[in-house]
Amino acid sequence: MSSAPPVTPSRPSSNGAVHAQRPPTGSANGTIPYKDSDSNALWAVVSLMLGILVAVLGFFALMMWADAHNAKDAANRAAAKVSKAAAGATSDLGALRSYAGAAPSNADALAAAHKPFSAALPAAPAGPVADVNLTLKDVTVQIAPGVKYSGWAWAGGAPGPVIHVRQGQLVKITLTNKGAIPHSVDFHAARIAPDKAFGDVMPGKSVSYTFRANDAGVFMYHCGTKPVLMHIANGMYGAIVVDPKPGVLPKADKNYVLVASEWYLSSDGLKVPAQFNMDKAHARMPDWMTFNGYAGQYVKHPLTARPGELVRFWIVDAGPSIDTDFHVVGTIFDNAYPFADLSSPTSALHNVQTVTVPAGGGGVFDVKIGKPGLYPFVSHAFAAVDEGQVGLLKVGNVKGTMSH
Ligand SMILES: [Cu+2]
Repeated sequence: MSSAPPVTPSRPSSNGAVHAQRPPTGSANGTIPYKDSDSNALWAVVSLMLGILVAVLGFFALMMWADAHNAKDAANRAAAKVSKAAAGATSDLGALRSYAGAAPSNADALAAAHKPFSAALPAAPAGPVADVNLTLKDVTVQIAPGVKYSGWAWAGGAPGPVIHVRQGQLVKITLTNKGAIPHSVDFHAARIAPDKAFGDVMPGKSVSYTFRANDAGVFMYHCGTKPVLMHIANGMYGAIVVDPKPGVLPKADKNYVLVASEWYLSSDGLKVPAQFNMDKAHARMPDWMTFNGYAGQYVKHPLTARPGELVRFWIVDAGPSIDTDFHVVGTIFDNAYPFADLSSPTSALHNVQTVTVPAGGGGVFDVKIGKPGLYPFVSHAFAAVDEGQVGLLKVGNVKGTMSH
């Protein structure tokens, strides 16, 4: 209905103050009255100068307000970003989503049905030569109840077989690659030129090399093909025990080998096997951490000992990146051989509670427990326990279970 012309929004004039300073005798239209007296001319000049000053001050005030406003906006944006990141830390850390603890409804039954990886140390072969045959294979492994992972591992899954030799034996390794891509095997127990021994083996091929096991301890072996982080994380690791000469270690009644490792998943692995997630591996954000490849398997299927027996744990931390702080709840290590240094009986520490086993390293720990009960063994870096790096040593004929 209105035929009025469009209204132009009125803007406050930044130099409006000029007019307020207009001299009382000035012309109505505010122009400088050049025909007036000298005093009027002076007033006009002063008034103009003051007007300009006020305008300039007004302009700077406006700019400062705008600056302050922009700074406030920037601060608000930064704060929003931080709070968004903090919120993400409990859920998806940007693109890194955690699948820790994923479980089907029948997880308990699956854990009970799972056949645990044998932790018992096998016998060392007799004679001067230990023949070791290893087969690499692409295989789907179970890493927790109902959680499948598409691994690059060994014929028997992950970890690889526990190898047991005696100090001074010649170890003859034969590696067969039944996987789809090149792999290799690096033995930490060997003093050998890696470019000669640890080279890539093409799919379908085998290689052999020998080394003399001159150093006693428990050592990691693993695929050393690039990217090593991925090959290890996919399951290509294991432990070799090299018995020291008699007289270094007290006789053990039970010997258990545990290989600690972590798993970085691309999905929860409940319906289809999960794959490796490099971003989570770089962030050292595992979904699962295990002893011998399966979360909590020795909670459902405890390792056993009789009261008063000397139980020896041979620990390798395969990583790929996180150390294991080995501890047995309810007791103290009678003997601990940090870094698996078994060069002499004096290598031992006594009566210590927790010892770090570094990624890529080993440790040997003796406990002698008199009182029957369930004694959890853990990495005492407790996120590892929540992610599966926990088991039980059942001493005596006790019932029930215990979680930790
Ligand atoms: Cu490999």
